[in-house]
Amino acid sequence: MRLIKLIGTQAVLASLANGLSLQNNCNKAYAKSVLPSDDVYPGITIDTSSVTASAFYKTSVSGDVMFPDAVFDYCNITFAYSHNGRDDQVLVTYWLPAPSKFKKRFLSTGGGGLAINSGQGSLPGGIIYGAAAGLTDGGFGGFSNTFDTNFLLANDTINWQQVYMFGYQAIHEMTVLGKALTKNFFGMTAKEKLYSYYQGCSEGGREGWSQAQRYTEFDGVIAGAPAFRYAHQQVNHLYSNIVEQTLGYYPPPCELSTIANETIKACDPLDGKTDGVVSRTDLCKLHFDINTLVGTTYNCAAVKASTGGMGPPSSAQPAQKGTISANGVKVAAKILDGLRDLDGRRAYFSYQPAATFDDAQTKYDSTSGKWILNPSSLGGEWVERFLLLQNASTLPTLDGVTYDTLTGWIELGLQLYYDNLQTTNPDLTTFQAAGGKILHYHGESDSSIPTASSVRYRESVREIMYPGMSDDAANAALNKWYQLYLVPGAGHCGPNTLQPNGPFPQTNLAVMIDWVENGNTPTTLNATVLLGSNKGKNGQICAWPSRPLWNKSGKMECVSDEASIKTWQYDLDAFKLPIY
Ligand SMILES: *[C@@H]1O[C@H](CO)[C@@H](O)[C@H](O)[C@H]1NC(C)=O
Ligand SMILES: *[C@@H]1O[C@H](CO)[C@@H](O)[C@H](O)[C@H]1NC(C)=O
Ligand SMILES: *[C@@H]1O[C@H](CO)[C@@H](O)[C@H](O)[C@H]1NC(C)=O
Ligand SMILES: *[C@@H]1O[C@H](CO)[C@@H](O)[C@H](O)[C@H]1NC(C)=O
Ligand SMILES: *[C@@H]1O[C@H](CO)[C@@H](O)[C@H](O)[C@H]1NC(C)=O
Ligand SMILES: *[C@@H]1O[C@H](CO)[C@@H](O)[C@H](O)[C@H]1NC(C)=O
Ligand SMILES: [Ca+2]
Repeated sequence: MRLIKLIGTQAVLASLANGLSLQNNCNKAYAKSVLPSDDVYPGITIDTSSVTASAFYKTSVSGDVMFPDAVFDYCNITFAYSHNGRDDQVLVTYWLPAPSKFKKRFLSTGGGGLAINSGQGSLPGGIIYGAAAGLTDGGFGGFSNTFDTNFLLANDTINWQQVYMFGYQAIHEMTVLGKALTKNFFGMTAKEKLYSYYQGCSEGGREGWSQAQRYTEFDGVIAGAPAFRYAHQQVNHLYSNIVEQTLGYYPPPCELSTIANETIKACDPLDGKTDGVVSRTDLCKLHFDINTLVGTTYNCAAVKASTGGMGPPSSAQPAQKGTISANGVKVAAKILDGLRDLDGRRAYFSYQPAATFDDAQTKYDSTSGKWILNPSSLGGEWVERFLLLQNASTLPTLDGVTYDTLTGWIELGLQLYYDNLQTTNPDLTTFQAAGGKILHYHGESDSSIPTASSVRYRESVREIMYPGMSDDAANAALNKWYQLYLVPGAGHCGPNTLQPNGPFPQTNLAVMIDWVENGNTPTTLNATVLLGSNKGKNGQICAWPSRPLWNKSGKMECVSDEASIKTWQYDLDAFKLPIY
């Protein structure tokens, strides 16, 4: 007991630092002795009896698109805390690298969909770079519980505490506690610098932005395909369904899949390199007419029903054979045009051409032998549970839903969740002043979160942070600390089997560390081909607003192209408030 007390003081800890090892220090007694002290986060009480610690050796990870393969040792420390005055419990997990591998770094991680963590799958992404890494359960009753099952106290009664926890509070708390735990564990002095990073994609990307917009805990934030502008983003999942319903045509999946494949084929060369990758979806918008696809044949073999397993369950599909119809193209074109209300005012925008039509998937009704509406589950749950406040994960019907209904649902989402889930505050003054850096990336063929969503936010930040400056001067100023990269061919938070030759930025944390710790500001983003016959090949990605173009000698150049940039800009005139 005496020893544990002594260890609690910084001076003693520092002198012991060199003697630390997982064998000697990855245990409950030591973990308890290095818990964050009470003043680290006022309003929180750690349950010291909840602490667990166990060491793992020679753990190997491979095949992850967010970090390279590696083998490593780590200490798994978990504990619970509560908010004073609230009878709650929040669980946090931290992985700490072997002391000999520790590089004075901490990494926070986030979730995906309605989950606030990605299981333990994201934590190696920190360990392999000598960082302790953390995740939280958000107070949702266990690491695998999600936000939706915690959202209602009863029908029509929101559990606001959980909304704020999911919105930004839980990741913040996990970060502050994790940084203190890490410093104590490795015997760092109060004055020593612990570099702190965040990495996440999709909901995890939104969570990264939720932190950069409010706090200065991170030296570097890596935010992929953020699910921000939440009120728009979630309703947008239902837009494709309403296009089908409004136009009265439910395309067989094979027809839409062929439209996507043919779009890839037609637009691939526009970037100057015929490699199966549409690196310039903007040129595709400007120069490709989807109507030319009418009459192209499609042919798909029958598919058996699957009950889930690796992916979501899917119903059986008969063989599909035919030619792309005028109606099929009309549906695809209207989806790509994006949501406008019934007066023609724009409420949102869509995925880029060459993305697959995931939200538009129809379902085969074997009784009628027809393809029918198959409402997006993400969109349906958003409306039923989060807007209509009913304890159910699907919307019973889309009957009577119009483009105006969708626009109204976006308005309702803005009213309810502007200050917690929307996550588009473009004023990053505090983060920037503290020296923070941001790498923001988004697959150019993302089929779940429109790529233009990231462009819009980045441009909002530029305008708010650098008003009255010329575009060139503002871009140069912004790119010193916040860079956006559109990843050619990539899908949602990963490479894309339909465009396998596109490189994916797997080493983002290494790039960020080099930027923060060595002052090496990236000019292009390092990436690696992760699929297909070129697997392992390096590629570089151009920083927005420059765009890739391959010249006659087959070299990629990052060019500026006004007409293309304009295709990424939208006037959301369905709303009177500015939409950042
Ligand atoms: C870390 O510890 C927690 C609590 O004991 C446990 O739930 C979790 O599975 C552990 N992680 C690993 C990788 O063993
Ligand atoms: C919501 O429904 C689920 C079952 O579908 C049930 O377990 C849960 O207790 C319900 N929650 C509320 C707040 O009614
Ligand atoms: C689209 O292309 C992919 C990969 O090239 C292929 O697997 C798929 O069958 C194609 N879809 C259709 C409908 O032909
Ligand atoms: C809450 O709403 C769901 C969905 O509308 C319904 O199935 C359930 O019966 C309701 N629960 C109560 C207690 O009324
Ligand atoms: C860049 O990516 C290549 C693989 O494509 C990798 O070998 C290299 O280490 C990466 N650079 C950085 C800074 O991580
Ligand atoms: C192609 O680009 C490379 C790299 O910028 C440059 O060195 C070369 O001169 C260019 N070739 C042509 C034909 O423009
Ligand atoms: Ca190409």
